Amino acid sequence: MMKSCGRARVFVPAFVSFVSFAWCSGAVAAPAGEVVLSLSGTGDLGVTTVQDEEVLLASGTGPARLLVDGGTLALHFGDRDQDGLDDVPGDLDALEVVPVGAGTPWIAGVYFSLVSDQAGIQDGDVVRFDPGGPNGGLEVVWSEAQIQAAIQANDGNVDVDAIAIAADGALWFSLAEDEASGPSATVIADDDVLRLPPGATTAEVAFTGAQLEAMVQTALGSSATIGDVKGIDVDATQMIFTVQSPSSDDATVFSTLGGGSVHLAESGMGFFNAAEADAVAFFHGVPFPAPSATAANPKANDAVTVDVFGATPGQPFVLLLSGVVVPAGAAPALAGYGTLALDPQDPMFLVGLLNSPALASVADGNGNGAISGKIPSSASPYDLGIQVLDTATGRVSAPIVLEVNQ
Ligand SMILES: [Ca+2]
Ligand SMILES: [Ca+2]
Ligand SMILES: [Ca+2]
Ligand SMILES: [Ca+2]
Repeated sequence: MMKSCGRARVFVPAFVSFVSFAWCSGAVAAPAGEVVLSLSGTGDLGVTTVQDEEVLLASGTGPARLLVDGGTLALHFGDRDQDGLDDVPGDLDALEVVPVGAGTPWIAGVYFSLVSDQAGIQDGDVVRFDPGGPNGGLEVVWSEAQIQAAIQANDGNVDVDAIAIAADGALWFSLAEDEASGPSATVIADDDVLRLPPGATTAEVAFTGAQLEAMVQTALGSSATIGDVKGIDVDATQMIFTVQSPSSDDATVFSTLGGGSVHLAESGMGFFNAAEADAVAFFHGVPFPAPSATAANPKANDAVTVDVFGATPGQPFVLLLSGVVVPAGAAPALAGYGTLALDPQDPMFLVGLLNSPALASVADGNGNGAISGKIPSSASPYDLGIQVLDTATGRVSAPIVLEVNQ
């Protein structure tokens, strides 16, 4: 596909200069090794602690880092319990990422499953983020009932804990628990990987747990047992997967290539704790920075810090602000996350961009930074949308929203 790019210039007061601000449309391939991961508990990365619902980017060329903050997930998961505040999903235990077109927010290509039922979403549902769409911005693409029927689970209840969507449209998946299936009560184990072809109503076994355990043993040169298979993805040549044990490698991404190999080792991901991955997917798109705020629901005059991860080392970044949030994205198409979720017509957007040196800073040598500020003294409730602009690449981050005075 042809790639087309443009450039604009943005005034950054802190540096009293114009910086280039580039946008592109068209497909840009991510390096083949990059994956997104979600953990089954917290992950201590030193500079930050990531939560079990959040999404990390791991490339094998340095520590893993936050890619999708809980604040971004809450914006797109929505106010499911209708208490007036957006809800953070309890825990994502399956992830798939498919490429999206220019001008579409990256998260519209993200499919997930929950670790437990939450606000009308079942733990066996395969759900896609659908920003701006009906049903509060979520679409159940494969329902738990469909998957239960596809494996004929005798107890009528399943929990999906790994998903992948193959190029032919087949859903590959694994279960969180062993299920007895059909009249002979055949056991479908939690480390088996199943495949539901497009249009089919019955799933077939793609890999047995025993086959995958043998591959992990080959990859590690050990006699390890794997327990559960917790994450999968497939491409034209391989399946990558994560497993429950051994704990030294329960965040390691294995591959079926070569009869069993290591795609990315946990030891290279920079965890300071015994992190375990419960979801994995190949990354598609262009990596973008991640903002993370110290408070999701601040009051007027509260001090708030926005931490930033994944910016260009040693280069300036700017916080973009808006009191109007557009989850489906506003024009134009932007590099990185793909869209502006803020309203460039909102007066706060221009005031913030033009008049506040406090909204610009420089990333450290690892691409991390932080900006602290005080919430303006306004008595009325409002949403404060935030995206980060990485000035060296013109890439924008995923959005987060602070629900002020709410
Ligand atoms: Ca998780
Ligand atoms: Ca699930
Ligand atoms: Ca269930
Ligand atoms: Ca499983």
